[in-house]
Amino acid sequence: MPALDSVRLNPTDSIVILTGAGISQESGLDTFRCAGGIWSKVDLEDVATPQGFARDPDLVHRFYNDRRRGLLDPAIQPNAAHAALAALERGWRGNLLLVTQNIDDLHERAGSTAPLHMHGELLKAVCLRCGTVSDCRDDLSVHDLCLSCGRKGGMRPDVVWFGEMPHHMDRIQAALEDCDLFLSIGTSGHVYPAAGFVAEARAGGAHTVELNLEPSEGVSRFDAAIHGPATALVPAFVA
Ligand code: BJW
Repeated sequence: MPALDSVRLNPTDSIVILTGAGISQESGLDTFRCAGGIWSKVDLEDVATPQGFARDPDLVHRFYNDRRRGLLDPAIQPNAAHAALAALERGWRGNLLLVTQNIDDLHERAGSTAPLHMHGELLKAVCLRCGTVSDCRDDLSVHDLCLSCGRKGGMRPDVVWFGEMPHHMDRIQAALEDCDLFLSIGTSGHVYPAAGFVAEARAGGAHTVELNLEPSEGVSRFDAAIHGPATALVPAFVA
């Protein structure tokens, strides 16, 4: 299998890594668009849009409360793919930016120091009234008071829904323009702007590689693609 050392990188080159739900699948978390995935069980318009939240906040809170409890289940742990990326970061002399679409905290638990959560974090809440972001490990409800402004009814999970602006876009776009390698792991390539990162990285001259269970929607845009489970591919690729 082609590996990182087959990509002609200098030791101080810059790497951008994008991860999606596929990297956490073998840790026991559902993906969105695989058979039996999250979007086959709930309508994304109901639970992952600001309009859905305005219509039925209780439903949206139940959806994210269930997923938060799932993430905090002791059985859910980072896997060999998360660990391999953390080890790569520790050993890499150049810039390495890890961008994840995932709202879980498995990269952090594996030892990655500062992943950018472009779609937010399940273990954080944000107050719609004052914008304060706070840690959140318990269920949220429409009755919660914001600990900062004291107002009620504005607490929501700090995640990015369809129609909302993903986080950290300026930093991500600057890193994409400058990177030498763009590595996409475990994402179907259906959701923008993340699905467009490969084209931006290529336009800046980066070598681009997809590691995914199956060819993604955007596979033809990559210089190379390797298909299989993340826990096998990622440690082998970055070793
Ligand atoms: C494995 C595996 C294993 C399985 N090993 N692999 C341009 C064109 C068209 C539309 C748009 C566009 N620009 C914007 C839009 C609108 C919209 C959009 O993209 N719509 C499309 C669906 C058409 N985008 C937005 O609204 C975004 N905001 C936005 O664009 O703002 C304006 C803007 C413009 C320009 C620049 C900047 C901003 C916001 C998107 C928010 C997405 N939110 C969600 C839910 C929130 C968090 C949560 O509840 O968890 O984020 S949707 C959901 O999809 C979640 C994910 O992060 C995201 C991506 O999913 P992902 O990670 O790819 O998972 P899957 O399930 O799709 O794929 C998993 C893959 O893994 C599969 O391929 C498997 O094969 C593989 N796999 N097991 C390796 N073991």
